[in-house]
Amino acid sequence: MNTETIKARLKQQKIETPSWGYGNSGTRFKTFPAPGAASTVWEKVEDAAFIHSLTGIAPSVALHIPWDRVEDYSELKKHAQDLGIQLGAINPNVFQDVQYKLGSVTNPDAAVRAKATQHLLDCVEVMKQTGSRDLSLWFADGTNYLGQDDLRKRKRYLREALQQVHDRLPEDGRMLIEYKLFEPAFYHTDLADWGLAYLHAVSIGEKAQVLVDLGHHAQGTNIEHIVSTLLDAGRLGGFHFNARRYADDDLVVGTTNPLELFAIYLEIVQAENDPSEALRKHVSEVAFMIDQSHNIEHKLEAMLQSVLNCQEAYAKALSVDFDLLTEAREQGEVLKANRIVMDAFYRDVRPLLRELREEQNLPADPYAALEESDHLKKVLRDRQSSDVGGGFPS
Ligand code: AOS
Ligand code: ZN
Ligand code: ZN
Ligand code: ZN
Repeated sequence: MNTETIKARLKQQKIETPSWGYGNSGTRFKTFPAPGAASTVWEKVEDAAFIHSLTGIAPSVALHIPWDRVEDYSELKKHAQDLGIQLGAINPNVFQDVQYKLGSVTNPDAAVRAKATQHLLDCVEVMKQTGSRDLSLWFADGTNYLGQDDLRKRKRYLREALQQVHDRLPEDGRMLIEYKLFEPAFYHTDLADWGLAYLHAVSIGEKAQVLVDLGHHAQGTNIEHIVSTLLDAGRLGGFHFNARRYADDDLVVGTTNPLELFAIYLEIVQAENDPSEALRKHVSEVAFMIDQSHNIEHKLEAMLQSVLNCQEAYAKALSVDFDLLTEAREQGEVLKANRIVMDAFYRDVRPLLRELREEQNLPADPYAALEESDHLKKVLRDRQSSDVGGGFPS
């Protein structure tokens, strides 16, 4: 691909930032309030719009219900639009209430299952008001001990709830089913891996897709392989980007394992370049979202770096010499193929990205722009930052 084509593709890139990444969050030990951190959803939307103004590729913000609950979502939608962004995926919360100790939609008690399902359906109504396309579903459901509950029963309860939600989705709405190996449950998790999420998605219907969170796998899992498989099956709904070393660490994406992020974008680029129109359409609908918990970082800096790390990974993946790569693959030149890909990984794309930003009237150095911005001065001056909610494993 020549530079102009790469730049054109980079201008199309989109990363959704999460409202909860702008507020104070912590570990189970302590939440350290950060100066200037957003505490209301209105402020979180302002911060998201600011990150978009610095990068040009973060045009939407994901919401979490009830953390971001407001009286009138059309007012919030207008607030976002006035600031130049959209409201993105709606993330229901069926893990915070005391009744969910034994599960939400898989709880042995029918009344608890009904309550959880009703919350999901309420979130579908929220989607209609916010104009969101996606409902992102993560369940903390699971058990801690062998014998604790009937696994097949729970699978059927889960299916029932997902089906009900699916059938209520708006015309072009989607539900993204997120899986996670463990935590908070440590014996079994009802949606432990992509296979389970996929199994439910294909049985439920077209609008059900799989969500891949980078922190939700066993150590050593080849995530890019999962991505390529789901893409080929037409069921890759989206990503929750973050970085980890140990478990679901939710650190800034691209910091602990930049090669993994690059490898994922390489799968994306190859799907975008594929002759199959169906595949190209499918990959164009994938939602690239960040899901992080910023505990000691400056919230705006963390989000900016996350978005820019995704941009760099995509730029590198776009710069692979695919003609040479195809040739090497066909000739069985295994190490040459590896070197072609690694050449792109090591390429310094920062000058290209600076050029791209200048062309789009964006700040050439977004970090300096953040530091010197009126927005930063304003939030440091005006925000009390007393909210220390949201300290949960995400
Ligand atoms: C939990 O581990 C998941 O990553 C969730 O996606 C998420 O962080 C939470 O639902 C935030 O809304
Ligand atoms: Zn997630
Ligand atoms: Zn995570
Ligand atoms: Zn998570």
